[in-house]
Order: sequence, then C-alpha cells, then structure tokens
Amino acid sequence: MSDAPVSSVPRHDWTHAEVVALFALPFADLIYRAQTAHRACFDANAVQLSTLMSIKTGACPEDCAYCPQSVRFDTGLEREALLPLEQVRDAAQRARAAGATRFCMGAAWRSPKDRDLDKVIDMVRAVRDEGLETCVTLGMLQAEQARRLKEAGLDYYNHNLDTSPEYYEDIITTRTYDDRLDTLGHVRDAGLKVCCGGIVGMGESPMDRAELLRQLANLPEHPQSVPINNLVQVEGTPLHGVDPIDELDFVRTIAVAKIMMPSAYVRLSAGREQMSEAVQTLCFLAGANSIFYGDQLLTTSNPAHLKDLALLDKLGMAPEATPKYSDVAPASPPSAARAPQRRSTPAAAS
Ligand code: SAM
Ligand code: DTB
Ligand code: SF4
Repeated sequence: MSDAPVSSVPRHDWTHAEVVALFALPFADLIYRAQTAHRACFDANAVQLSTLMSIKTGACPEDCAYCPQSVRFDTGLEREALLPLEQVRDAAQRARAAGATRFCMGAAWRSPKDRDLDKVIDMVRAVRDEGLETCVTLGMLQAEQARRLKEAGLDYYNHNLDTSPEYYEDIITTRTYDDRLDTLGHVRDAGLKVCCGGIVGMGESPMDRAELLRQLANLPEHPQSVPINNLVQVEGTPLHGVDPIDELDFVRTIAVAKIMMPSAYVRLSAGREQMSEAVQTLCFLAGANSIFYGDQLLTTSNPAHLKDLALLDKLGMAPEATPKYSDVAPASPPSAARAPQRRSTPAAAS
C-alpha cells in the first residue's frame, strides 16, 4: 500500500477499512505518503498563521464535555459579553503586525441571534479592512445567516464535527451530528470556505479517529481548512483527567488527514503548548501547514508567538503570506515572512 500512487483527484468515497489501513501503515511509509500528497499541493516549508480571539466568552448553554465555556461545568471562567468592535479591531491590528494572515473570532453560542450577527458582521468588515482573512465560529447557522456572512466578505466559517458519529453522543447531547452537517451545508451553499475538523485525545478509540476523518473527507467537498485539535484538558470539564492520546497516534491522525484531503490546509490546532517541538515538527512532516498563532487560544494559552517564529526558523520554514492580500505589506513583517506558497494543481481547493 505504501507504493500506491498518490491520486490528485479528490476522493469522497473512502471506506472505513481503507482509512484504518492508512493508520496501520509503517510510520515511515505513512509520513512519506503524507509528504508526497502535501508537496503535490503546497510548498512544504510554508505555514499559514491564524490568530484566534474569543469575542464572546463563557456561559454557553451547550454541554460539550471538552469545553471550559459550557455553563454546565464549573471551570472558574468569567463570562463576558460580546466584545466591543474597537477591541476586536485593535487585536486584529496587532495580529497583522505580528505576521498572522487570518483572524478567527469565536463565540460561545449555541447559535447566533440575528442582532448579535449584525455586530459580528461589523467585526468581519473591520478585520478585512486591516488586510486579514476572516474566520468566525458562532455555533449552528441558518442558511440566511450564512448568506449574510458571505455578503459581508467573510472568508471561512469554522464548525467542527469534533469526533465520530458513534462517539459523538458521549461528548455532546444538546445538538446532533446531523445539526452539524446541516450547518456545514448552509456554509458551503453560501459559498463560504469551510473550516471543519475535530478533537482527538478525548478517550475516543482509533476507530473513532478513522471515522472522524472519513466523515470529513466524504463531505460533498473537502473542507478547505481542517483543524486537528489535541484536547486541552481543563479542570472542571468532564474530560479533565482522561488518558491523553499517544503522541505518535496524534501525528498519524495528521498524516492520514493530509493523505485523504491533500489540498486542505491541515491545522495543527489546540494542544500545541502541551507538545514538544519535536512532535510539532513531526506534525509538519506529516503535512500540517497551518497553526494558531498568538499567545492565547480562546480561553487557554498557546505557545508565545516569538517561540513559534523561532521554531519555524529553526526548521527552515516560513510563515505563508496571505494569498488574497499579498500585495499589502504587514505593518512590521516577521523576518521570515515571504510570498504566497500555495501551488495550483487540479487537486487544489475542492
Ligand atoms: N460555540 C461554537 C461551537 O461550538 O461551534 C464556537 C466555539 S467552540 C469553542 C469551537 C471549537 O473549539 C469546538 O468545536 C471544539 O472543536 C474546539 N474546542 C473547544 N474546547 C476545546 C478544548 N478544550 N480542546 C480542544 N479543542 C476545543
Ligand atoms: C478549532 O478547531 N479550535 C479552536 C477554534 N476552532 C475555534 C478552539 C480551540 C479552543 C481550545 C480551548 C480554549 O482555549 O478554550
Ligand atoms: Fe459552547 Fe462551543 Fe463550548 Fe460547545 S464548544 S460548550 S457550543 S462554546
């Protein structure tokens, strides 16, 4: 299987057995296949940098067992109202100056109310005006809400499948897998780019990981961005204390995601602060080419941005310039920043 040719045609008909077979490859064969798939679509030495901001924190009515923001768990988090526009604009300016190319805004909502969406739309416009790509994650969306976000110029909508359909009910009971698929359909139909991935290290089985990736790759289009989060364990959440995933199994998950969805940006997402530089490097080798960049995720911390730039430099890697605004120079570009690196192939951006 390791010698199988790498197809440039995106596949949406993966069987469970095929995915399990990828996970079972000898490690070197798996990484080789993932790198080969990756290099057919991307510059293997460029990493896309997204900065995350929580625009509305805590008091979420949902019961996601991993999440510190659910109102049902006592995690000591202070709830905050939707942030004022100016605070978001300032943070976007700082992110741009530090070299990020995308600004992702997250809200602890089950779904946005229309009057809240109006305010988020103002934020999207303000962030775009700073020359950044935009992404928001606001929970479940109606078709009309997705259209309004598209009209405002939003680039990406993040909505994760989180885990396999089989394990899902152990993690969330307040909305269904189908609810998530419906939102993803609305986002896709509105012409927004889809950012959709999941979380590992939640006590799921290897079969659940295979099934999560199969669900993602068998969507009508591959998500353009696939965040793979390693659970950040927060005291007070039901998943605090669960056995963490083996580090090499985490790397395997990244590699299999890249083989199945070669033209997607696979993001090495939450959980990097708990990971050694060596494991992060293996993830880059496995085809991860995007990270959250900035000292904070939503409510937990992320590696310091200068540490990340130093790691990329040590690896001879560089931040990717934003494709759309590459003619606009950052206010103070990091020394390693350079031109857009994405290659155009028939497999690119399904
Ligand atoms: N409330 C919205 C929703 O759930 O769709 C948007 C924000 S929510 C925090 C976005 C995603 O963050 C979740 O789907 C989950 O994948 C990820 N996430 C939340 N808590 C996490 C944790 N402790 N570790 C890793 N990922 C986490
Ligand atoms: C995603 O896949 N990961 C991000 C983002 N989408 C919104 C969230 C990570 C959150 C980690 C826990 C926290 O900081 O609250
Ligand atoms: Fe709420 Fe999103 Fe956290 Fe679930 S993941 S509790 S929906 S903020």
